[in-house]
Amino acid sequence: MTTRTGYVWHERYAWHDTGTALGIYPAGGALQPWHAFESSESKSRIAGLIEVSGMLDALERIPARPATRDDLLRVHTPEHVDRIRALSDDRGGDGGDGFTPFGPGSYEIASLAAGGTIAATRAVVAGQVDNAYALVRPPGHHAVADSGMGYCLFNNVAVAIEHARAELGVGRVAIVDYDVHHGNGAQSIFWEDPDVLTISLHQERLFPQDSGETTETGGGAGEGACLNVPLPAGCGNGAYLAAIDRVAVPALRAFAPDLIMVCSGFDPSALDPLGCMSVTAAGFGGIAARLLAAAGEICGGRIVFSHEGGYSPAHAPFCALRVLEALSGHETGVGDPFDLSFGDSPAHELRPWQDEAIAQAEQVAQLLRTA
Ligand code: 9RB
Ligand code: ZN
Repeated sequence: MTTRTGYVWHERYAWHDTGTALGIYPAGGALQPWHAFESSESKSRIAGLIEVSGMLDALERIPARPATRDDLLRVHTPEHVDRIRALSDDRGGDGGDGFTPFGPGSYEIASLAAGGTIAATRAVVAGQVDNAYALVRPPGHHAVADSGMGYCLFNNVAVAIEHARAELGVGRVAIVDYDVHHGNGAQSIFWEDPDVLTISLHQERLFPQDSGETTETGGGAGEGACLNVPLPAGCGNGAYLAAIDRVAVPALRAFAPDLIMVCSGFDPSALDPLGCMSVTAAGFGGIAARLLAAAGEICGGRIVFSHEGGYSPAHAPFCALRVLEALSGHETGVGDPFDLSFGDSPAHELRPWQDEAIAQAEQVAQLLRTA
């Protein structure tokens, strides 16, 4: 039996305008105008390679529909939703933290990003497809209930989870976030919720700088349903796969969710300008294969990937292609051209200080299970 993998992409995602900037900072003075790191470039090139490699022919295209205001309001405050809408209807503005610029029309595009993740989730839960990848933009994993943050306007994955719980009869959900930045948004939104486990693997103290420690384990009724795996800079495939095998998968098994959502960011790439990790396409493919196997074992294979960061237009397409190969079982034969430089790097060996960081998260995960 062949695997049916759903795929969401809409050209409008590329029209989300983060404007002129020097990566993160407004241009001006000595800062020559360029573009925000979170531009359409990486994601459009991912969509391009998916088509050119022939992968698209092996996927089931799922149409994106905008999330409704009610969908957004299950997660976000009306003040936040209405503020983004009003700015978007005018000339654009900022998501709320001063580092999340957007242009006119981004309310509709961000609604389509959350809605694309909902559509992928609906297709998986209905059994229309076996698993799915929503290549959406803007990203979502930093957005909290009352504000956008770090290039994110609405928390796409949180909105899809609340939709699934309210309308699709889904009970328990786990999130695995392998973006190089901390998944602070879902951690905050589901902090007191015992039915949503949030797991984030990230470069320690990168962004946000004051969250993502192993000591953050949830609060109130949600105590124990939050797990952080802060990793030291410099981790390659070995450390990432060890963190998945030793921390994320055992935590998923113990939690036994009905559905797994993945915040899929390619900024742990060896070529990313915003992270200092060294993961290659083979590493991302290995992560996806392990999460897929875990879903098969735990929740009937129900797993939905929603795209987050990843800012190497050169490398991200090959990383994403390998994830889709793992999900669909269809091999394009394209490979990772950057393997020539990074494939055999000693950075892929698990180093003692990386092992120590993983062991610490492993210990926290064990404590949470026995509590
Ligand atoms: C600066 C701040 C940022 C904002 C977003 C990212 C990446 C997000 C991503 C990185 C750095 C703050 C420059 C706050 O890819 N998530 O997945 N910088 N934000 N203060 N300052 C001075
Ligand atoms: Zn990121």
